Amino acid sequence: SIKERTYIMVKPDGVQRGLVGNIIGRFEQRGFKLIALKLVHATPEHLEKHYADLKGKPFFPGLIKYMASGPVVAMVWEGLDAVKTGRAMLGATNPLASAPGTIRGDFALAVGRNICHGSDAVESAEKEIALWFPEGVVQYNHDLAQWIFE
Ligand code: DAT
Ligand code: MG
Repeated sequence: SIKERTYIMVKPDGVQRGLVGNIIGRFEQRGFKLIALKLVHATPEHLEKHYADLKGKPFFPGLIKYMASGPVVAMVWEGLDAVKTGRAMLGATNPLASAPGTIRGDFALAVGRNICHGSDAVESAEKEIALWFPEGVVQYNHDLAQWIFE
């Protein structure tokens, strides 16, 4: 659906390394519509909800500590097949397996510092959007011509 939404988040290492603009630019250039955006320093409790499916994994405590170590950029992008396309733009979970040209394949080496999050399914996207944006997203028309011609 062209109205599909995905939750994309620049992780604390991506913010610290100055990659926010590059990552936003990729989604803009691809043709997706930005419908929510904020910089947030999340609590461990909030991050445990976000990563609830991974509770019990050996890397879980380290993951929560890393994700709470600084602010993240939380975003919702809308467009055709946004979830699957967003995952393709991110690359594989382990950056060593991510193709060059993907976000992780261009900027990361370590699975525990992989720069960016993207929802893995439409249902998880909806859950994540509700968790990070309880206030809701922004509604507006996305049409270029009226911003170029008066
Ligand atoms: P993804 O972020 O690609 O959806 P995931 O949901 O399986 O991957 O895991 C969430 C994050 O947890 C992932 O981006 C990095 C971290 N992680 C996953 N597997 C890991 C591992 N084996 N060692 C360390 N961190 C790991
Ligand atoms: Mg995941």
